[in-house]
Amino acid sequence: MNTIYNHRAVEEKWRKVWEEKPVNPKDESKPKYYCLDMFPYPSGAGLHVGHWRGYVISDVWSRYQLMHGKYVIHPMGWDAFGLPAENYAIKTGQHPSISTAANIKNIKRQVQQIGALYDWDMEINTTDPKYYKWTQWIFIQMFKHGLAYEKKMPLNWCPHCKAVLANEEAEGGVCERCGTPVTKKNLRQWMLKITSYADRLLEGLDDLDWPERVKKMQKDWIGRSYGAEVNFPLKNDPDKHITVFTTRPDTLYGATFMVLAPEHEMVKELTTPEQKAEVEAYCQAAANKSNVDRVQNKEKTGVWTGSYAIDPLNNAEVPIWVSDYVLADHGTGAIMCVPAHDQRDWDFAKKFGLKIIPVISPDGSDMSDMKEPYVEAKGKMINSGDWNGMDSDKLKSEAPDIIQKMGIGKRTVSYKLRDWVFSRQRYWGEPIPIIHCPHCGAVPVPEDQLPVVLPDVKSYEPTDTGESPLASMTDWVNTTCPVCGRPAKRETNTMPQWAGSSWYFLRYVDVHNDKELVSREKADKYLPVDMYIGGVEHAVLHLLYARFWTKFLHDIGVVDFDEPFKRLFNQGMILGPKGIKMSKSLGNVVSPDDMIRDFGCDALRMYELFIGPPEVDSAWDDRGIEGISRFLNKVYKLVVEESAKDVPETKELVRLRNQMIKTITTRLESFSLNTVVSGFMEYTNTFANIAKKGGVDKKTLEALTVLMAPFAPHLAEEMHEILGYKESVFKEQWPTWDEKLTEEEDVQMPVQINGKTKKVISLPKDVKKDDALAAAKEAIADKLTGNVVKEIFVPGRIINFVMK
Ligand code: ANZ
Ligand code: ZN
Repeated sequence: MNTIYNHRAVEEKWRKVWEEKPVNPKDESKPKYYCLDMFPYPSGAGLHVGHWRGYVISDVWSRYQLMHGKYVIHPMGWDAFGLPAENYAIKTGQHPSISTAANIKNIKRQVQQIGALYDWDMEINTTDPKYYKWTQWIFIQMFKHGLAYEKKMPLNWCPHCKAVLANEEAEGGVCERCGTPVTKKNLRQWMLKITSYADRLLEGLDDLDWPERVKKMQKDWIGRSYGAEVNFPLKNDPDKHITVFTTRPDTLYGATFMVLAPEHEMVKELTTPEQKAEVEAYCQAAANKSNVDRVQNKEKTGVWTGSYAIDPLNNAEVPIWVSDYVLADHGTGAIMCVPAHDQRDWDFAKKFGLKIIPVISPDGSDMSDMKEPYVEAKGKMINSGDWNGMDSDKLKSEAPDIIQKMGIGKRTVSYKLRDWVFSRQRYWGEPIPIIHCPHCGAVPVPEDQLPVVLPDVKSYEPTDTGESPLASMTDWVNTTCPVCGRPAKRETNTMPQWAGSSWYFLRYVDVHNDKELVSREKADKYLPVDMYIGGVEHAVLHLLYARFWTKFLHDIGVVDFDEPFKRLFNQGMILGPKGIKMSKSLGNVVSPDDMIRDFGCDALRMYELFIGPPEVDSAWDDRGIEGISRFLNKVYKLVVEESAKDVPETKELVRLRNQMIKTITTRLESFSLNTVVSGFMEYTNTFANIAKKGGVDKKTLEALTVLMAPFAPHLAEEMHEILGYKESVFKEQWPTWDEKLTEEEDVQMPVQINGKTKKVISLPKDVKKDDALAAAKEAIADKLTGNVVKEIFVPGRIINFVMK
């Protein structure tokens, strides 16, 4: 038999076999395992080898589950609405529906080359009206439950994408897509009340088997902080007050001024005529600033309003300032400033010559010569009236209640999380299924009229006004009110890209259902997702939205669980050959198509795993895949040659086989996939050496073949056939090992008489004393002629007979 592995012929052969006889047919008698990939955007550039990485990892994991007797749900689909698809369409001058369909076709071809277990009968596409009907349906349920509402407000606006962005998409003040600094635009928007799920989104994290860093990112994003709202009466009008939010009410005696956000509604009335011009100019400038400048402003800026408030504890006068370092949409948009214990307040006080009063001292000293703020703020209270001498930590937790009892404020919780800005002024998205009636207000489209199909437009380019391109389609916009029948207008905003991906994992298990988004029976049987694999870039946005929608769908009885993804794995990126991120403009993109042509799918799969620990970024190296290709040839040659020999197993081979099963399985269980591949290499080399001396038995070759099946499925099928099997290797159960048989069993033991070694014998490692002595006596029987007065046995070391 030829010992040269022909990857092209072998891979083609098994693809055909699998197509005719799927290795993972739907089987309700088996326990299910749902292993999900984050589905791709069908971008025009196609997949590069970096995208492959996650899909290979998830396929290995799926096949591993399959070989544990599970029915594996492993679907794939297309997240095809949204800005990237639309921008690509505009750039290439095609209608997004045409370019999207073409891109899907190409990416599907590429995805199929992975040789993965995907069940294409479950395929979904978020732009398919049969799919987005249910996206719209969920929106309507949220509307009916008061979770979708309209609001006019200043919003993050990307002047380049010409679209409103969610806070999550404008982190750090720049557009997540294109990096353009974000400005503010005052627009009417649809909002989703994710904030009413803040506590559950936070607490649900505890039970998830997710990477800690992702949990922390979500926790920080939700940003729950306990504190107090404190009311500061106005000096000139004590009936009125400004409410500040603080997490440090214990520092109240140290509040020497207050600052309002430029957008705060009281700025106007607090500004004295003398200060009017300056304050107005300042607020104007702040409005035009991008968020980056506001968040990163190194040099503090601000103006005094001319007014004072009164510290409710000690009646001190505190000047009221305006500065853009206070954000309008956090807390109450107003803060009390304690420059002695807060860096930003310190900088501001130093710049404008404001009073600084320390109120916490680490050792009780008076702190009057402080050179910098004491931001750790732990110790004894000073300069704080009745509170002097108290422990600051104790006071910090009691102060909210004290303030509440005194009637000057109340205990509060605050969150960084904002409601989700859910409308986009773009064409390529799900139409929001709402009709605006002058008499009835916003009315949902009746559910039996869903989907509201995205109409075909000629000009789908975004406008500068913040109106959706759909607004110009008067035939479509003008309709009648479903409640009163009078003329009404359709909502022209569309949903953000995140909508379709917030629930797709539920749909896969019941794709053809046109009555419900998923039947309760199927949901109970196949959901939730057991393992979710994808990039860490989705740590906050997608994963938070999907958890929110799942909790809502749980609350209205669609599903009976409220966390969608039990376990999460984030793969690292594959970087270009020099360790630089792959990008078209740098010309360092490695295409899987070329690699498959030259080395085959299995070699690419194995190399993608071998390249480095799966959770860290790793740089591509062409020599790496060549090495893997040689290794696969070596395995193939070993199996071809040794299976023809038919040699019996030896103790050594039994031990090596058991060790190999143990090593590979434990590494795979801990997701150390790169060391699984190196493990295969080491054992293959060992077996090749044994083959030279004698041969390798069939059972060992079989174990190697079965273990390699999830990694190199085509090659494994071929070797399995060479070993004489008619059925697919994926019918095999994952092999188990016998711990005892993995141990190096024999030890070399010197047998001595009066401390002098007479012979070295080989004994089992865990031999019992009596057996060892008996064996030793037999070995040196001719020398044991005298009177033995003592028998010494040191396990694993020595046997000594003391003779007279
Ligand atoms: C007095 C104080 C003293 C504060 C001290 C801190 C340290 P998080 O956890 O972010 O909620 N703050 C409140 N609202 C703000 C806003 N809209 N823009 C900017 N800063 C705001 O932190 C809350 C703290 O951030 C609050 O507690 C407030 O300053 C400030 F030694 O009040 B603190
Ligand atoms: Zn009406």
